[in-house]
Parts: sequence; C-alpha cells; structure tokens
Amino acid sequence: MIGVGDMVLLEPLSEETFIDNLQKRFSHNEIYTYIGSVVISMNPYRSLPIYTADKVEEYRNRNFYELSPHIYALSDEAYRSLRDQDKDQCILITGESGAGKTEASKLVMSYVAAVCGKGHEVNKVKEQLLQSNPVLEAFGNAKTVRNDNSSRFGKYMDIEFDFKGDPLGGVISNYLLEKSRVVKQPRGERNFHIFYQLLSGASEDMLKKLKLGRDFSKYNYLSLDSATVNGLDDAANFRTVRNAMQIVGFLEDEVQSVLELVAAVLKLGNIEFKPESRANGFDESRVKDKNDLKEMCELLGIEQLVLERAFSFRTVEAKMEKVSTTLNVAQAKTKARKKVMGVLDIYGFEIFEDNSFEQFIINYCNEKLQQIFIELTLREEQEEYVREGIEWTNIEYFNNAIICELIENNQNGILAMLDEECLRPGTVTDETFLDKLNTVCAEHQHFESRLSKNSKFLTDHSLPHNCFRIQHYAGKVLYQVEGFVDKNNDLLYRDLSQAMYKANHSLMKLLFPEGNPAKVNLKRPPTAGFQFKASVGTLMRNLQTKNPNYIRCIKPNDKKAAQVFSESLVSHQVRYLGLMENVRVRRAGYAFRQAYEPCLERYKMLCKQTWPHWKDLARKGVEVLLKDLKVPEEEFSYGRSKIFIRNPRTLFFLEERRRQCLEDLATLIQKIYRGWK
Ligand code: AD9
Ligand code: MG
Repeated sequence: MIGVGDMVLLEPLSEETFIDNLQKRFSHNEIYTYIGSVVISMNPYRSLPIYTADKVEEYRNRNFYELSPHIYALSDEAYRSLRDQDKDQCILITGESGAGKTEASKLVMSYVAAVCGKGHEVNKVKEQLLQSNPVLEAFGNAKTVRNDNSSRFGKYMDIEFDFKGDPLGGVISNYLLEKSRVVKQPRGERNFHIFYQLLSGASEDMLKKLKLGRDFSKYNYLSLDSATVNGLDDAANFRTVRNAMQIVGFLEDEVQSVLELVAAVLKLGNIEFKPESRANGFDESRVKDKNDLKEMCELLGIEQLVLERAFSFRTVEAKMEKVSTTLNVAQAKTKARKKVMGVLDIYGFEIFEDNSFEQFIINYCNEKLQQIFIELTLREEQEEYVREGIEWTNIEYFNNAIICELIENNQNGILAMLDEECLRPGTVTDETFLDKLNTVCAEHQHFESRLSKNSKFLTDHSLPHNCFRIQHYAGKVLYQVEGFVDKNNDLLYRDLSQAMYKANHSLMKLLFPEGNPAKVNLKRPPTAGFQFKASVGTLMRNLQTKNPNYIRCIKPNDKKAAQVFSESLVSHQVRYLGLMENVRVRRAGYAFRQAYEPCLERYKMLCKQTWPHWKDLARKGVEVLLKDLKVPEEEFSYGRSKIFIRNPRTLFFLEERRRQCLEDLATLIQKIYRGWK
C-alpha cells in the first residue's frame, strides 16, 4: 500500500499530513483514498488502466476494505446492499469544476450496469440508462475555462431496480441549468456542445431542412475565439448523440423537432433589434433584419407578426427551475416496490473572485449536503453502536444547521428577505435588498452573539461596497449583491410565452404550458430562489430516506495536466470540501472496527495462546490477544460481532507487531534454508 489508504488511520492527523498522503498516492497513480467509507477521487487527467473488465471482476462481491481503494469498491458495496439488504442507496458526488464528478458518476453507472442482471430486456434498459449521458451532456455541457466538458447543471438520477436487483429504468432531475450561456459565454468558453455538434455533424440535407449553414461564424450565439476545442470531435459526437437519443427512446420526428428548436435558437441569436421612438415618448424595439426572424418562424410554425410583437415589448430572461425526465423503460413490468439507487452529480462549493446569486444558491445547496452528511454519518454510527450493543458517546462536531437557517429560514432567512424585497411595491434595487440584509442580519447577529458566538453573517466596515459575507462551513465567501433581485425575479414575460404557445410545433407548445391563454394565471410565478429552495428541500428529503455513499472529487491542478499536483489548490479543496471535518466525524467514536474472525486471523500470531490454532469463539480469542499484548482497556470495546478500536495508534501498534513477527519468521526461514544448503 502506498501511503495510507484510509485517512481515518492517518497519524498524526493534520492538514499537512493529509495532503502529503494524497500527494504520495497520486504520484503513484493511486487516485482513490478512503475516509472510512467515503471515497476521495483525484482527477488523473489521463486514462489509467484501472477500469477494465478484469478490474470489475476483481472488485465484484468483495468486501470494501479487502482491496486497495477504488470507486468500484464503493459501487459494489452500494449495489450489493441495495440488492441483498433491500436498502435504497444514494451516491453523492461533490467537488469543484473539473474535479471529475461527471466521470465518477459514469464510472459508478457503468460498474453497476456491468454487475447487475443479464438478458435481452435488461441489457436494453442498461443501454438506455448509460446512453442518457451523451444526450444530457450535449444539451447541458459546454467548454469552460475550467473544464472542456463542464456540466452546466446539477443532475440527480434515480436508477430503479426490481426485487432481483435488475434495472427497470430511471428518473433524472436537473437543477439550475445555466441558461444564460445560450445567449452569452465568457471569454474562452463555448455555448452548449449541441450547437457545434449539429453544425459540424449534420448532413447537408438536414442542414438545409433546418435552414442552417455550417459556418459557426454566421451565428452570434457561437463565440468565435474558442469554437473548436482540442481533442473534441463535434461531428463524431453528433453521431453519438443522435444514436443515443434513439436508444433512449426518441422517435425520428421527435429528434427532428428537438433539432428544429436548436436551429431556431441559433436564428433567434441573429435577430437584431433597433430602438424606435414612439409618439407616446416611449422607446420600443423593432426587429432590424427580418430574414432570420422569418426562418425562425418557419421552423417553429409561428406567425411572424405574433412573434415580432412579442419581441418588441420585453426581453427573455433565463429561468431556473427543476426539470424531471422519466426514462420510462419498462414501467409496466412490475408494481412491486422498486429499489432505488440515486446518483447525484452536482456543483461543488464555489468561491470565486466575484460571487453572485448563482454561487450563493450553489453554496446553499452544498451547506444542505454537508448537513445531510453529518446527520446521516452520525445516524449510521449510532445505528451500528446500537446493533453492536456499544455505549454511545456524544460526538463533538461542527453542526452547520445555523448557516442553513441563516439562508433558508422562512421569516428572516436571506432567501425570504430577498423574496420579500422582490415582491415589495416601490423602488426595489440590489442596494435596498442589501440594506435590509444588513439591518436584519446584523440585529439578529447582535441578538445571537449575546447567546453564543456563532453568527455566520459577517458584517464589518471593511467589506467592499455592495457586498455581504457569509461564513460557510467550508470558508468565508464574499457575495456581490449586484443582480440578486433580477435573477431572483426571473420573469419570463407573458407575451413571449403566449407567442411560443401559439407555435404550430408540438414540442414548443409543450415547453411553454404557461402560455396557454386558457390557463392564464395572474398570480406572480414563484421566484428563482423560492423554486430552488423547494427543489433542494425535495432532494434532501429524498436523500434522507436512502443510505448515503460519498465520492469527494479533487482537481490536482489548474492546467488540465496529468501528474501535476498543486499543493495550494488541493489544500484549498480539502478545506472547502470539509474533508478534515469528515475525518474528525469518522474518528470521533471509534476509528476502526473489524469482525472478530478476520481480526483474530490477522493477529493471532502475536500471542502464544492463540497461535497457531484457537479452538474457542473468535471474540474470546481477540480478548485474550489484546490482554496479552497489554493494550489499555479504554482503547477498545467489544461489540456483538466486531471489535471497535478507538485510536488508530492501537491499530498501528498491532500492525507493527505483526510486521516484526513476519520479518522474524522470514529471517528464520532463510536461516533454515541456508542451513539445508
Ligand atoms: V464540472 O463541475 O461538470 O465543470 P466535473 O464534472 O467535476 O466538472 P469531469 O468529470 O467533467 O469534471 O472531468 C473533467 C475531465 O477530467 C474529464 O473530461 C476527463 O478528461 C478528466 N477526468 C476526470 N476523471 C477522470 C478519470 N477518473 N480518469 C481519467 C478523468 N480522466
Ligand atoms: Mg460535470
């Protein structure tokens, strides 16, 4: 074993030794390391021969700690406990952009697909589940500065299994798609892959039908400076995506409809407006060049005048919500209870130079995930202690519930105050919102600081203009308040949704149900923050019913380069992933536990009474062994089936004695051997 495979056993434990250990392992291509049952995954930025069919076989049906750390060990454990113990599972993957979350989620899915069920029907389902990835990535991923294939949405997928553990299908939920990217991309970044794929990979015939040309530069929405990406074959990927859409279940004319929408968006981007003064003194925008508008209307079956009018009055805003898709494969098959494995691939904690509403929302989501981690880990520990008949001792840890409260409390949480401000009549600006925050939270803080020193809303006069700061569990983040009100309001003007609803295009109609005049709803649509809070709430309730498995992804450097380990970058991530806190929670009770039989088997050579054969119960043997070795009694507890060891040092002591013993034995054998010669 290179370095220490499980951070729980790291001695002495400090951030420095933690990072040293990661680095040592990483330099030997050991990209996986455990914290108990949590898997840390370092992005190797190159393909390693560790995902072969042989590896799958190696990890299949083996106990978690038997082999060296691997994402397959976690996948196997989760799948088996779902199949054999009927426990629903969830796999929570976090980490910053480019850390390898999406790759990890695909590795988990492909492992599970490789080991579960067989047969024609089952294979079809597996194909559908796996092929959902290229489709989602085409429409939801883009090249960014940080990652050539960056997911611009959070994804949660419930894979459903029958009682035998054969897959039935899945339900996918998307969170917070970065829709603004369609209209504008930061420098050096691209729009969503599908646009480039379509233009590069479609046949001449198809392009003609879609009224498109191949040249990216003809489209305002396709930025020029980074239109092609090294190592990315858009044309080939287009074929993969089309094929995947078919496997997932799109009919030919549905694929066509989707591509028509993609083409219409490109046309939309080319429509330019010019201001026109009206007699009443107001400016109104008018479409400048009508050819793109005409083609867009033809593609969507919209009357040109209707759309033109809708455009003239308002602008389109990006909308944030949760969209669920059912990959409905074989639903009719069974009515029995389904077993579920949820896979969550969601943006990790973000601390940028400029942090806005998006970071605020993303970090809120991460606070909730951390909370659930603490809750579930402690619950799991507690349940094991009860099962094993061991006395529960209270664990000291930082509970981040207070930060969640600060953000989500219905009365005076930050989101509630933002909503209140957005709905308030009168002039509402980002500044009035900030004033309100400062007044309410500062009062709250004052009140709180008399009770405890635990306030997480940090105000002081050194803050830059228009900012507030929150002490998240992973670190302090400074948020710029600019855009909060608009982004939270998230209005899609009714004229536009009605125009879209009038399209003679069934998919388009489906996308704008709110444009149906029969369903005119005069109530204001819920704000983005409100919707996000609600969908995070649903997600958390869902996760809470499941047994959690954690994968924490780390990006080793900013260059997308293999074998480069940037210490400062890694330590930053270790901090904001809360990994040291992870180790502490895991170590708080007993650092190590093992069933009596394997424990006795491993160490029985250390004691004359247990060596070479122990005839009584394994538990008794372990007792005799530990007494003989004079391990202090407070260092361990005897559970029903396992020995619990409090401190990693005790384990090292045992291991060291064992190593010596084996060494002596080897020397002895050598001597005998030489004697023979
Ligand atoms: V983002 O938040 O969606 O921007 P992710 O999802 O965390 O990000 P992703 O999985 O897309 O990162 O990984 C980025 C790139 O790193 C991939 O495109 C691969 O080139 C590379 N990568 C990640 N994990 C592995 C791996 N286990 N083996 C080899 C990997 N390469
Ligand atoms: Mg991703």
